[in-house]
Parts: sequence; C-alpha cells; structure tokens
Amino acid sequence: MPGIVLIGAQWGDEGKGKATDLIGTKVDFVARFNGGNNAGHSVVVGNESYALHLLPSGIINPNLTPVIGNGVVVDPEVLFQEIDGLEARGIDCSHLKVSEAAHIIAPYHRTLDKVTERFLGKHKIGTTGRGIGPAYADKINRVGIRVHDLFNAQHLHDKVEASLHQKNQMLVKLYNRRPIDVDQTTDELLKLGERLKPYVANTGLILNKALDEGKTVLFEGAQATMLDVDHGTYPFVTSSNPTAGGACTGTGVGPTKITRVVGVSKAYVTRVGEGPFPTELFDESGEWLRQQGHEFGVTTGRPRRCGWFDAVVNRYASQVNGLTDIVLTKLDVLTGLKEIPICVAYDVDGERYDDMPTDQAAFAAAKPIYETMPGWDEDISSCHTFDELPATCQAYVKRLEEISNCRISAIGTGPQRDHIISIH
Ligand code: 2SA
Ligand code: GDP
Ligand code: MG
Repeated sequence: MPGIVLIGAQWGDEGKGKATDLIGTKVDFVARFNGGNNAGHSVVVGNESYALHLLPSGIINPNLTPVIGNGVVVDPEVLFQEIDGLEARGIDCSHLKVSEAAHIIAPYHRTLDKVTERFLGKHKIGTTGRGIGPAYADKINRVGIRVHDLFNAQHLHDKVEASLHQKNQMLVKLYNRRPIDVDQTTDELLKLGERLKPYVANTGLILNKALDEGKTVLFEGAQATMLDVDHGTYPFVTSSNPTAGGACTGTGVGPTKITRVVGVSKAYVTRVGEGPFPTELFDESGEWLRQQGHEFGVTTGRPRRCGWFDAVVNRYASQVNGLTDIVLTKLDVLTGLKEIPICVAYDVDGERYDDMPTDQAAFAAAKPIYETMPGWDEDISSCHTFDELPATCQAYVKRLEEISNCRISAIGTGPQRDHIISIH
C-alpha cells in the first residue's frame, strides 16, 4: 500500500507539476488534497505545455485516476474550463473523481477575496484573487457549501442563505456594495452541480480501497510548506495545509498508509505575493534568476521574487513534513554563474539562528548568512547521470543535500519531462 506524498518545500512553484508527472508514470491514482485554482502547475510533454490549476497534474497520464480530495476548494466554473481546454487537446478527463465533501468556491468568494485585499491596503497578503481564503473561512465557520449540497435545491437554498446572511450585511454596511441575491446564486450553483455530478464520488473510500489492494496513490500538494496556514509565514500564507499532514486530512487517508514524503525544492528560491523572504535579491542577480528561470506566475502572470537557496527553509521543510527525499529542480538555471551563494543560517539582531525562528517578527528581521560555492558553465540539460554533471555542480548538489538534512533523489536539469537525473 504505497502512499506517496509530494509537497513543495519552499514558497511554491518548485516544479511540483513536473515531479508529479515524473513519479506519476509509476502510480495508479494522483490525488490533490489542498488549495484550489490558486495553484499553477506547468507540465511540459514533448512540444506540448500544459498549465493546470485545479486538476491534478497526473491527469495528463491516461493510465492513472485523477482525484480531487475533500481538502480542495473547487470552483466548478474553473474546473469545467480546464476540462474543456484539455479535452480539446485530446486529453480525456472523464475518469476524474471529485470528492462529494470538497467545498465549493462560489462567485461571492471571489468578490470577497478581491474586496478584502483592497481594504487591507498596505497590509494585503497578495492573494491570487481566486476566492480561496473566503471559501476556507466559510468551511471553518461552518457556513460552507460542499459538493453534495449542489444536488438538492431546497437544501442548497438554505445553505446559501445561511452563508450569505452575514456577508450581505457586511457588504452593504461596511463596503457600501449591493447584497448578493440568494435565489440567483442557488440557481447558478444548481446548474453547475448538474454538470459536476458524473465526476462526484466517495473519494476517501476509493483511495483507501486502492491502497488496501496494493495500488499506489500519489498525494499531490499545491502551494508549499512556507505558505501553510499553520507552519508557514503567517499571515502571509494560503488558507490550507500544503504540508504532508494535509494529505491525510485532505483525502481521508490515515497517516499509517503514507510510505514516502517527497519534498520538491528549487536550486534557488522564489516567492509570489507579500511576506518576508530572507534571501530575496533586489539587484541584477534577482532579475537574472527571474529571466533565466522564467519566474512568472502560472495563474496570475505576476513576476516572482527571486533569491538564493535557503537551507534553513529546507531543513525546516524536512522537519515539518518528515521528508524521505528531495527532488531538486531547475539546477540548469544556475548555469553560467561564477559563484553561487547558499544561505546556511540567519542572523537576527546579532544572534545566529540555524533553525527557523518561530516568531514572525524575528523571521522578518532575519539576514542570511551565506557561504559561497563555485559555479559551472557547461550545459547540464543533456546529463543523464549524476557523474556526468560538472564537478562543481556535483559539489553544489552534495552541499545542498548535507545542509538540508535530507537525501536528494532526483535533479531537474531542464523544463522537459526527460530533463531529469534520478539518483538511487
Ligand atoms: P491565496 O490566493 O489566498 O492562496 O494567496 C495567499 C498566498 O499564497 C500564495 N500562493 C502562491 N504562491 C506561489 N504559487 C502559487 N500558484 C501560482 C503559480 C501563483 C501565481 O503557480 O505561479 O500565478 O501567481 C500560489 N498560490 C497562492 C499567494 O501568492 C499569497 O502569498
Ligand atoms: P509548481 O507550482 O511547483 O508545479 O511549479 P510551476 O509549474 O508553477 O513552476 C515551475 C516551472 O519550472 C515550470 O514552468 C516548469 O516547466 C519549470 N521546470 C520544472 N523543472 C524544471 C527544471 O529542472 N529546469 C527548468 N529549467 N525548468 C523546470
Ligand atoms: Mg505553481
């Protein structure tokens, strides 16, 4: 019963889509467990490039069953757009399974996300504006709409009424906006439910049965460790649990069924949205990384903030997720640098921190302590074994492994599916 969890070890966009797709060739099910269409995974297969947001990356592989678990927030309109887009390109999505317990992102969640960000002003989070936070807030406040609510008109009407009661008072009194119409919202959701119905299933039961029968399930994380609502740089986080524990709560599978936890890390670091980022580069090196690595948001197109590899973050990710191994991506992007700095610890007001500060004020004040490794000039995209990599490149990888407290099991050497070195 191999259950493999794959998560982002930094602030997202580590190349989880590619890593999932790589491991996905050997698995039977790929299940999303957190987040929604705030995620953006790019997968390149041959000359084709796919940008996926809500669907599990494994959907590209016809031999496995893609699952959207109960921990995901589902915007049905986005889901259908994504399915239509893939089917127009010849990718069959009919075998997709969507949890009946997943929460729905309704149009009013999107409105609230944008309005809230505007009102936060300089305190804004820099969300993707997809309604993620408001949908999870409703879930925790017990006024959320779940997938199975879409199949009973009266029941749905009651739920929408309960959900909108407080929001409408707030919209009218606080934000001077028009109230949202309960009947119209119910009708819209009922229509979306009709199209969603064929995909809806008891996904917890399906996944548990599959694991009991010895099938392999890959639990695909969206966003990343440092964006986790509990373990990330709160409040500059997303509203779900992208860490490994989220795979269990977000699918209904127990932790004893997880046999491997893979962390995906870039050979440098990026972040989108607001919030502290100790190794962020504000000079031409940051712009160089952004251009070399094509670091622009897959969902919003926003330029990503770029910085050097941060070993404190990676050690923390190893700890929080119980990582068994790391897939190191985008090593090729560093080709051409004379020297490569690595952040090994932080300096906070004269005190050295080897571990992640728990106090966010300390983290915001953290200055990176760097050590520097020599770079390489050779194109590494055609290397298929570790030994083929230039000696300085091998030394860089070995040092990252050492200071991350975790084994590196694969290295990304380019955007294509076969630009990967597996290390046994
Ligand atoms: P939200 O929309 O409520 O989840 O935003 C809260 C914070 O979480 C960050 N976040 C992300 N960070 C990196 N990548 C994400 N996905 C897209 C991508 C992002 C994009 O793959 O490029 O296209 O801009 C993602 N989704 C959420 C977000 O920036 C906030 O800091
Ligand atoms: P995700 O959100 O973690 O799935 O990552 P994104 O898809 O948002 O961003 C990662 C980007 O890096 C994508 O455009 C991938 O095609 C690309 N990528 C992944 N691995 C590699 C690699 O090893 N080298 C290079 N150059 N690009 C990669
Ligand atoms: Mg992404």
